[in-house]
Amino acid sequence: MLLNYLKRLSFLCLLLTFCTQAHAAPFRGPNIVLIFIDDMGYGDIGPFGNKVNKTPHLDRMAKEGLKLTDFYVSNTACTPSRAALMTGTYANRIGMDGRVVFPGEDRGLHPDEITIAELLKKKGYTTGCFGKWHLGDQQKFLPLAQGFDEYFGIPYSNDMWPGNKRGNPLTNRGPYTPLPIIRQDKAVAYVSDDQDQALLCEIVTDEAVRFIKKHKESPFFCYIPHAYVHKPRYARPHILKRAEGNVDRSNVEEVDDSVGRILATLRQLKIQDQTMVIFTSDNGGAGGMSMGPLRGGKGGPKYEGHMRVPTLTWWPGTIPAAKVSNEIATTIDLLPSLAKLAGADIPIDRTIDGQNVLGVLLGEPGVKSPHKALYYEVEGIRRDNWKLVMGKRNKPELYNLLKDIGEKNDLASKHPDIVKQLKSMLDAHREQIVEDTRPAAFVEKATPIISQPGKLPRLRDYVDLLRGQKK
Ligand SMILES: [Ca+2]
Repeated sequence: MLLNYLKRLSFLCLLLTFCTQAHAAPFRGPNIVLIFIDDMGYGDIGPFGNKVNKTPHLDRMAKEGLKLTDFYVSNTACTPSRAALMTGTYANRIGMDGRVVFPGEDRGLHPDEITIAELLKKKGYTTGCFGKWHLGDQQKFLPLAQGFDEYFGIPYSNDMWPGNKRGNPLTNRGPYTPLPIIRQDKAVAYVSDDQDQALLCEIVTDEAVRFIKKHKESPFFCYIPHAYVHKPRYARPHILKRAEGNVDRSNVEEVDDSVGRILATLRQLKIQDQTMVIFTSDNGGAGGMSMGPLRGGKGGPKYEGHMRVPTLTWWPGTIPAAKVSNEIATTIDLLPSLAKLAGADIPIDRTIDGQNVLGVLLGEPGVKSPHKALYYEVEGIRRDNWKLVMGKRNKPELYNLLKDIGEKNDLASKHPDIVKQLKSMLDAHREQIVEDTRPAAFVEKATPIISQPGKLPRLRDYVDLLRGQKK
């Protein structure tokens, strides 16, 4: 439990004070690793019932940690989901809802927004982001401008590249510019073809592992928003072979491999009892993924499969092993919860929608979710086990999730009173957001990060170069 961790910590501080005769050591929050998968469905991994995909590392993570069965994203689609996660705020309150940000777009997450990284940095954390950012690709929107000390990855989705023949909607479907690999805020390589795409999960993991090793002595926040399992899907040949040639399965297994390496690194460094790891996804599964028993997936009405995501937390010695929690929590809760964990202040000069669910994330016995109601963007609401969702032709549908997790049996006509109550709560929620919004930011002249590969190496050549340097 957290209390045990704090007790051990205060003992160490006492020992340090005694040994050095110095002042009491400052509070040292635990390390935080946040693994955020792209487009992975509720039923894609072993702990959530998948029998086809081999996910031994996630299976072990669940055995040693906590499974959250009722954990939701606050908004769907890559950009809004990330905006909500980073700020603890509904994406439509901060101008980041609707469609995703495209390469060379003038829009991005407002630099005045306070991200998890900025909050943690104030408490002495070293912060790193490894993977797909997707909150704007202009310099003032990239991770270094939003509280991250280190960044490595792709600035937007892996389908926004010349291989996608549909073209960039921003340039009248003109061809996409080459997909850059960014280190800090500069392009260092580009994703030239399928073989490079197949390295995206591994190389991001390499960088996250390097970051963890480098900063093992100080508290760190390591945010790993993987580009996988977003389409187009690729995998390294040995993983594809192991997955019997099934590219969807191999993509999930690449992710599992990455989780295994991250957790193994923490164990090797013997910092597993000072590190909280959270694993979740940015929205419901896209085509080829599994939602398990849930209805819907990425896109479409806000059924459970669209917004409920497979989530695990792990912190040996603090989070109990093999525990399951059915309490409601959502990605906007991570900012207030992690702020609490690190002893950081939650901003009070603006509306932050998330709530502190730290007790839920840590699997504390008997702890209840603070959420009176959960909103599925502005198109659905859940109160206890009753869920109202706006279905076809904007007609409200009502489900009892306790008895009908697959949302097959619409009870709206049987319970008009509940429909009325929930609908009026949902309408009030929608109106409240309209009354209290903050804008996204825009730049005057937006340009793509690179328009030609120029002298940049292909990703696989860059990887070879890095590995050669290591030897
Ligand atoms: Ca996504």
